Amino acid sequence: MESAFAESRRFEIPGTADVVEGKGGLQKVCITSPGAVGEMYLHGAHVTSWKPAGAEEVFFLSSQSRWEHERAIRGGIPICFPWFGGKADDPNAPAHGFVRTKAWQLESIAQVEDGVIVSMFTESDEDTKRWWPADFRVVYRVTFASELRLELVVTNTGKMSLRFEEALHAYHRVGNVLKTRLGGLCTVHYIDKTDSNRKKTQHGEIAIVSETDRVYLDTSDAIEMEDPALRRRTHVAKENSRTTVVWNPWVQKAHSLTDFADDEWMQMICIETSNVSDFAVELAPGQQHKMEALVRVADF
Ligand code: TA6
Repeated sequence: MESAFAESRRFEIPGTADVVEGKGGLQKVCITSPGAVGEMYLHGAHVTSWKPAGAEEVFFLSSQSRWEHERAIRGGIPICFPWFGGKADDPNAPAHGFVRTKAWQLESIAQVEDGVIVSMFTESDEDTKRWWPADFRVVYRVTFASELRLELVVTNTGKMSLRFEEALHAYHRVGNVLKTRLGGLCTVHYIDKTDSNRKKTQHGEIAIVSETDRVYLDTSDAIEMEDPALRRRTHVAKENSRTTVVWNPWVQKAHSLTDFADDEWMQMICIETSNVSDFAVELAPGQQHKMEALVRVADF
């Protein structure tokens, strides 16, 4: 533990990016910059907070989240890789892959204009090969500034080609999900995971009126979210991402989750920049793929 901390502290920029002990004794990087404040855990390379200057917290974090090595943090931005949801050929494999419960390592921390870039990485090892034979390196760069930039870079470091799914499973904090509307997916086809994976088409804006678990397919468009309760507009743009997942557990699923409070479904909605399902990524040996999301918020 001590050496891992010492190792991470080498990257600190005192007062701007401090490596400290967070919840459950897990290491986190605390960001304080002119453009934003934020937090990112090495456990899962998990962003748990981003507040652009002058704005309120953008991400939802459950009051019931677990802070343990084996468990994913409930809220913020978990990273799903190298599969999304259940693993098709192995029901015992962890949901959403294994990197969200892995101890990542710091690669660099740099100060830029009004913010800070934190870069973490993880690689294939004996543990990952229990579930997935591939050789890979994943680098995740997060720019905490007046905008939040997320860059997930996957490199195939092996000799065989690999195929993977990925998602930045962002939990956006909202004032009242019943009044929140999502635009940018009109006419897009989606898989409805609450209705036997039936394929449907989005008509107009998305309103949350029941459990919602949808994979929007073949879309590179930005999402515009309007939250009248917080008087906030959130814009999520993306690159090299062909799917967008939208999720709200609603009442029953919320109740079934042990690390989520019963009424918290009202305060969050997940907008997930991703490449899943038929849009999984194929990478030849030595090749690299970068998926990017850019989040902006504005009051209205
Ligand atoms: O992204 C939506 C989803 O795949 C839902 O099906 C739901 O299970 C959610 O992720 C949360 O998954 P988790 O494994 O974190 O409980």
